[in-house]
Amino acid sequence: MDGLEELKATVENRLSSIKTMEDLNNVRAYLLGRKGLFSEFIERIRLLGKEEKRVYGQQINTLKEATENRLKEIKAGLEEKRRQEEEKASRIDITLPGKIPIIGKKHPITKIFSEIIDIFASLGFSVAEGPDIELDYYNFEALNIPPHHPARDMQDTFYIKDGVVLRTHTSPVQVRVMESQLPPVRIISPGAVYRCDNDISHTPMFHQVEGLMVDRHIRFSDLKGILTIFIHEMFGDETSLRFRPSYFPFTEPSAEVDIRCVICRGEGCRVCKDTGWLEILGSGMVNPQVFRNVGYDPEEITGFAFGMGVERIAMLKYGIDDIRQFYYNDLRFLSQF
Ligand code: 2NM
Repeated sequence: MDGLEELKATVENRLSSIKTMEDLNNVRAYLLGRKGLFSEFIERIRLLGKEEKRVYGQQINTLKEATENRLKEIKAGLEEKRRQEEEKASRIDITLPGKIPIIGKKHPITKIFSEIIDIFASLGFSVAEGPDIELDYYNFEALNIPPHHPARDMQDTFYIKDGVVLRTHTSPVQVRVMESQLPPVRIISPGAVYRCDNDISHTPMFHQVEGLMVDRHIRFSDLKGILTIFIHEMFGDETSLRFRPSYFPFTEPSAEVDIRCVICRGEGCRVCKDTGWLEILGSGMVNPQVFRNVGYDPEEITGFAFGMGVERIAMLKYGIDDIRQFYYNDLRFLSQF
């Protein structure tokens, strides 16, 4: 029978060409399929004589079995190769550097708030809070701000409705505390306040910390002592300060507190408008009328109060010249503090 050697060569050639599972299936179909090469040869054997049939039949069957075994081996090899590639692709390289997480930062105003609160906490003050939407009575009337006082002007106050405003300072918190408890009172009231103003030095919402200390025998020297300690803690022990007479409807006498300019150290500059001094807070002895309004006897009780703008303190501490920077929410600005 012709062609057996040729068949052997073809099988060898096809088997060695297999690179993928797809090749393998194609070669298997080509050689061993129902209409494949082996079927074709076996068909032809039927036409041979008995003896030849036996000899060739045996040889073809041996070759066919060997081919099947080779295909099994090749298949196992391809499967192992694929398994190794998959394992390699899914392996984790524990020597790669980790990803550094982006960690949030406190807003500069929050940081200054905490610093101020910590200083007063160390002096025995506790924190009091109240509503942002406030009655006209607590925001103005009880604080001895009469109906036609300039501070009530429509330009300054956000009116919610008749008799209801957005608080323009946190003093109403202190009125509420005095109304609800007897002296001694030693509180600070940090929080947001609102004024109808918007330019390089004003935002319609900003923050204040006000303080109040009330008892028998509280004197102006107590005010000076507490505020001096505060300023030395906040701006450094070497910071000079001065008390300058002023006027507020809710305190009498009143004083504004200046510190030596932190920018020019008193030489005179743009920030201190060539005065060498920076206004830091307002203060005074609580007006007897305010005590009467909350039911305290001004013959028995005295006290001092003060208030400061948190943004202003942050601007001076960090050298920021535009208050609006605090509220653009630009992370390039906020992440510097
Ligand atoms: C300031 C300046 C001076 C103040 C007064 C009171 C209260 F409620 F006791 F009358 N609270 N805060 C006060 C006094 C606030 O801010 C510039």
